[in-house]
Amino acid sequence: MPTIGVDFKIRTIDSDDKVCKLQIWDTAGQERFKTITSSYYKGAHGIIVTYDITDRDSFNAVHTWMSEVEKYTQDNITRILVGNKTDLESKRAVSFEEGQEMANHYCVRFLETSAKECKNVDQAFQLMTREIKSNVAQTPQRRATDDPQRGATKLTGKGTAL
Ligand SMILES: Nc1nc2c(ncn2[C@@H]2O[C@H](COP(=O)(O)OP(=O)(O)OP(=O)(O)O)[C@@H](O)[C@H]2O)c(=O)[nH]1
Ligand SMILES: [Mg+2]
Repeated sequence: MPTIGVDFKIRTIDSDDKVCKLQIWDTAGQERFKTITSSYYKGAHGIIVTYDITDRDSFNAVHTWMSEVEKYTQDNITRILVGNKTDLESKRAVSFEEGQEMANHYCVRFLETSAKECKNVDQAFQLMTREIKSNVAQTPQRRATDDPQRGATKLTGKGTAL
């Protein structure tokens, strides 16, 4: 079901023996929600940009999403790139290598997931958490406690059910 505006979830995960509480804002990919969703990027500590590996248009749209993120967030916000729907291997339209190249282009970490089969989904959030922690450690002025009202992690892009 398409996301209407923004969904919100809280999840606690263990990361390097520390308990981390994630506030996850799942933003809608549809153009008509853009004004609402972009306002949620500000204040985020991390953003997961997701495309659908069976849909090349969604992969091409990664450039647009990365520009959106750059437009609305601070310079060194943590981002990761995720290619979703690996359970549909026979319909794959974007290779793992292309995904990795795209991630390299934006200097972000990359992984592929299947939300349907729960593959690598935990790993995606673990990776995001580790990246945020190391980024926050390097940038003390952007502590996780700076903005308790706003999310630690957000999702955007098409084809995700993370
Ligand atoms: N096979 C398969 N289908 C998936 C997977 N993840 C999501 N889907 C399906 O893909 C369609 C789109 O998923 P959504 O979660 O609505 O995608 P979205 O990017 O959040 O879409 P918006 O909320 O409109 O931005 C739905 O029919 C989901 O059931 C997956 O890993 N594998
Ligand atoms: Mg959605």
